[in-house]
Amino acid sequence: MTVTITDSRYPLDGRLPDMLRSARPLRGLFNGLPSPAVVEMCAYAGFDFIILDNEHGSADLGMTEHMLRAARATGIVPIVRCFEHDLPRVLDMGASAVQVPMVESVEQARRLADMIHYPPLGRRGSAFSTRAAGYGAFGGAGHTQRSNDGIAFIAMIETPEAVAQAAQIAAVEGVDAVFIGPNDLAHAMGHGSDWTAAPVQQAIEAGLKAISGAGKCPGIIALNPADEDKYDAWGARYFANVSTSIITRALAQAASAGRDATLRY
Ligand code: 3PY
Ligand code: MG
Repeated sequence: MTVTITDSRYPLDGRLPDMLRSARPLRGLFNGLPSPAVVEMCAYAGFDFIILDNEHGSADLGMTEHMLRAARATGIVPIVRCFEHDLPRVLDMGASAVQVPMVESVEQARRLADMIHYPPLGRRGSAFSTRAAGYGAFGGAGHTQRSNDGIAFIAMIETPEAVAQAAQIAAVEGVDAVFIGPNDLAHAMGHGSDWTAAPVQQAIEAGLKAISGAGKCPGIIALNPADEDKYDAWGARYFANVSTSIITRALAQAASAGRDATLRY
């Protein structure tokens, strides 16, 4: 049985590394809701990617696998934000990328990149019984190669110490994108959740420019078009909104303002 990375029967969507290398801005969202339906809705809405948030969301691993199926069926690229210990399992379930919080050093970035890539590039453990390999149907050397080519690693930097090393972390082989977490960065810099504070914005600007200068894709939260324009001017190309904030805002508007004439049921 032969498949290519673009064959829709192959569970792994391997488009992301090329998307991250392209100049095209990518728009997606963090989603902490444990729901394949929300994944489908985000795909139909037109987002490029969804970050299944297993740092702050409540999905267990079984639900995560169902959400990965929903993403594959609807064509949205699924990234899983997870801690290091979950990384081997979410990759075997078929995640297109992992986005790891709080990467603090070049050494940590190298260790994570090694966990994501099979030998000879890294040290990822191999099994073809997994969903990613079609439960053996698409296993073998082809799967190893397609995984090494098609799975992305997005490192999150969320402290001033990490942002100061943005260029070095971005330059690590196997790092495809570096995402600045503005909320944690603002907290770590003593500004609570106010990431509009001038020193935090200066750190974000320097960090995004350093990542771009290292030839990797810079990412950041952008909650509105003005954010996106500002961060775009500083080099960002991977923009994440937050599904729960969008839904909560829409519900609040509906509750206070009544009906929307354009809404379809
Ligand atoms: C942060 O802003 O700290 C993030 O992790 C983005 O969700
Ligand atoms: Mg964070």
